[in-house]
Amino acid sequence: MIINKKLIYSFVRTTERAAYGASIFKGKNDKIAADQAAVDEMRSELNTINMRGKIVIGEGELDEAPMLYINEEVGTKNGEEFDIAVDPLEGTNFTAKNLPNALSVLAVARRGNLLHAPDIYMEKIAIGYGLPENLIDLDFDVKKNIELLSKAKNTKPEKLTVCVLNRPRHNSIVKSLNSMGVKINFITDGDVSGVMSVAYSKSNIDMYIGIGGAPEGVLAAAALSCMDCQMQTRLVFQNVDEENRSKELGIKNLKQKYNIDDMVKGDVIFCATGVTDGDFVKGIVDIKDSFKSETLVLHKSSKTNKIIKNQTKK
Ligand code: VTB
Repeated sequence: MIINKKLIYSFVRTTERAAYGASIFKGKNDKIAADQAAVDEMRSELNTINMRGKIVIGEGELDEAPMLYINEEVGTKNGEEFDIAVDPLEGTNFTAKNLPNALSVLAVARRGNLLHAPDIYMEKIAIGYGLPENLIDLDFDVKKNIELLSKAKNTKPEKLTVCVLNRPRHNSIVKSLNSMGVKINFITDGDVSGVMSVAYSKSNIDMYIGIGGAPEGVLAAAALSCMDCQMQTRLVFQNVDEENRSKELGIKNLKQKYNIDDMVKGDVIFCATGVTDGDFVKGIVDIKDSFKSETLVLHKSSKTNKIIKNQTKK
């Protein structure tokens, strides 16, 4: 069952408003306030949409997050049932410091079609479109994945560029890439756009690899599922509490490797509005009583893949 294309604009408005909320705090060195503003705007806009929506990836669990918590029901409660994954402000640091690539992000699928990922870490590997199916695998070492990709692309490892989140936990990945002469594009944060960069030839990123947030992993998978790219993930548990929380969310096999279709089933809408200027979309521009926005919108079944530019009253 597909999601009605008409709903696209309602969801675009949602990330537009959230991005606007966050943009008020650009460069104000207050990531909590920026996040809260994005959450408030996103929540009130979601509640105007005719649907029975359920947040499956959100700001946390009920006791720790008053709004857009996991299992919160959103929408007018008239209409179809959807699972919604949100990251009202992906890149709180970017916003607080007025750096590029802060986004407001959302993905929508029919009820039961999104992986209910806990807020823990996740291993991720992703490559672009037009490559042999199941080419790469988290169980292969970095060297093998790079060799497979360079062979499939008919090039040499030293011609490839891999995007990596700059964290000490990635030292051994970086060492392997260095030893093969692979170019590395380090990012300081924001692995939703990091993963998505494999889909855009102008980004010149051949592979994304590393450990980041699981919620961000599912959001990126939603985007890549609309662009025929490949991604594989696996949850990373740091303690028993994280294992238990995952089991409560319905995850049975804690060691499972997820391909895109295991994380995002069926039709999906993905929207990402720029808060600050970024790789795919420009940030919010404030003009007196209105604001300009750019939103990347993807809809799998209608093959929509476009940037919507809007000017909206505040
Ligand atoms: C990850 C990444 C996000 O924050 O969650 C990261 O997926 C936090 O990583 O895109 P650390 O715990 O190592 O700081 C982001 O970069 C931004 O939310």
